[in-house]
Amino acid sequence: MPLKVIRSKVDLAINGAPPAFDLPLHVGRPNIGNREAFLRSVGQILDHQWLTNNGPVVQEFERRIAAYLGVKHCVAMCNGTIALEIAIRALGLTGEVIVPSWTFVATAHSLYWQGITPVFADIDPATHNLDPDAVRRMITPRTSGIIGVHLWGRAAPVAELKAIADEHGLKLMFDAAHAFGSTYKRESIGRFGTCEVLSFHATKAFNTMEGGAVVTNDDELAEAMRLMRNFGFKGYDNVIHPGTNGKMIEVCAAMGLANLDAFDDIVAVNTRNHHAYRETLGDIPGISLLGFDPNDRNSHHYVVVEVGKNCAASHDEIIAALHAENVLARKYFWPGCHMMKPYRDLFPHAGLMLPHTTAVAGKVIVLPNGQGTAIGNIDSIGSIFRALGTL
Ligand code: T4K
Repeated sequence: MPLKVIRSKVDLAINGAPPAFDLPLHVGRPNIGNREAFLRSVGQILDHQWLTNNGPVVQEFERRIAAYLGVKHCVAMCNGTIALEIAIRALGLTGEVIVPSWTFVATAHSLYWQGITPVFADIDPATHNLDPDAVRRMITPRTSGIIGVHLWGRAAPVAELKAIADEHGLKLMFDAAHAFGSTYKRESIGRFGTCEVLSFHATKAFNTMEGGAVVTNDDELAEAMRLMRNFGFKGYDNVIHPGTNGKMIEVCAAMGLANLDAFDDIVAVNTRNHHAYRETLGDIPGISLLGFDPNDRNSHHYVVVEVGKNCAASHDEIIAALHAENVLARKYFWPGCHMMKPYRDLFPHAGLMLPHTTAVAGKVIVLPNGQGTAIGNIDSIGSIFRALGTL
C-alpha cells in the first residue's frame, strides 16, 4: 500500500519527500493462477520423470490452447522469440519482411538473426498498429512477407494487411505476443494470417514462466514446425529436417495450465484496474490513456499512457518522478527498433519514413497492472500524475 498521501508537488519524492511505495511496483509482475494445481502438477512431473521433449503436460497444454483459441494446431515452444524464428523459417520468408518499428525488438531480431532484413513501416498513431498505407510504401521486389504485430493486445488491421499480402503475393503472419485472449472483429486472435505467434513470458497476462507457441490452421506448416523445434527428428536417430531446440518443458506447460484456469480472473483484475486508471488520470491536461476497441476483447494487460505537448511535465520528467516514488513505469518500446544500434546501422535514415513511430515513442509510458496492482496503488499513481500536472 502507498506510504503517503500526495496532495501537491511538495509531497513528491523528486522534491525530497519519501517515496510513495517502499517496494518497487513493476510493470510485468507475473500473474500466478492456481498455485496448488501448479505445485501438484510439478510433483507429478517429478514422479513420472518426464521433464521435456513433448511430454504429456505439453501435449495437454497444446490441446487446451488450440481449443481455447479455436485453431487446429498449437505448437508450443520454449519462448516467443524462438517461436517467431521457427515460424519465419517454416513460412519460407526471405529477403525483406515488413514489420513495425514500434514493437519489442524480438520482432525485428527474429528476422535479422536469420539473415532477413526487417523493413520498418510506420504506424497509425491512434492504435499504435501498422498503417496499411505505410506498409504499401515499403514493398520492394525483395519483399517476401509482412509480420503484423497486435500491439498491446489490440488487433492489427488484419483485413487490410491480408488484402495487401494477397495483391502482392506476400506471406502474412502475426506477432501476437501481447494478444492472448484478444479478438479481432469478435473472432479470436490466433486464427489470422498463415500463423500467429504467442509469447507466454512471465511478464505477459498469461504466462508459462518462459514460453511461446505458433498457432495455425495449416497442417503442413504445423508438421514442419514440430520437426524444427526438435532438431528435425522424426523418431529415434532419424533427422529429416534442419532444426533447432525450441521445445517447451513440462513445468512451463504445467504453469500454463494452472494460469489458463485463472485467466478470466486475471483479465477481470486487469479490466478493473484499467477503469481505475482511466478514472484517476482522466482529467489531467495532456495525459491520455490509449483506448481499445470496445467491440473486441482484450486482456487489458498493458496500461499505455500518452503524454501530450500540453502536459505541464515532460515524458522524461514523469518517468523520473514515478521512479523516484518506486513506480517503475516503462517507456516500452522507446526509441523504436529502427533507433536501436543494429537497425540504426542498417538504415540510418529510417526515421524519415517513420514520423508517427517517432512521435509515439516520445510520449508513451506503460504503468503497472495485473494481480499485484491494487486499486489503492492506482489512486496513488494518479495523485503523482496530478501533482506533476501542477509543476
Ligand atoms: N514480440 C513482442 C511484441 C514482444 O513483446 C515479445 C516479448 C516478444 C515478441 C518475444 O517473446 P519472448 O521471447 O519474450 O517470449 C519483457 C519481456 O522479457 C518480453 O517477453 C516482452 N516481450 C517485453 C515486452 O517485456 P523486459 O526487458 O521489459 O523484461 P524485464 O526483465 O525488464 O521485466 C520487466 C519487469 O517485470 C521487471 O521490471 C520486473 C518484472 N518481473 C520480470 C520477471 C521476468 C518480475 O517481477 N518477475 C519476473 O519473473 O522485456
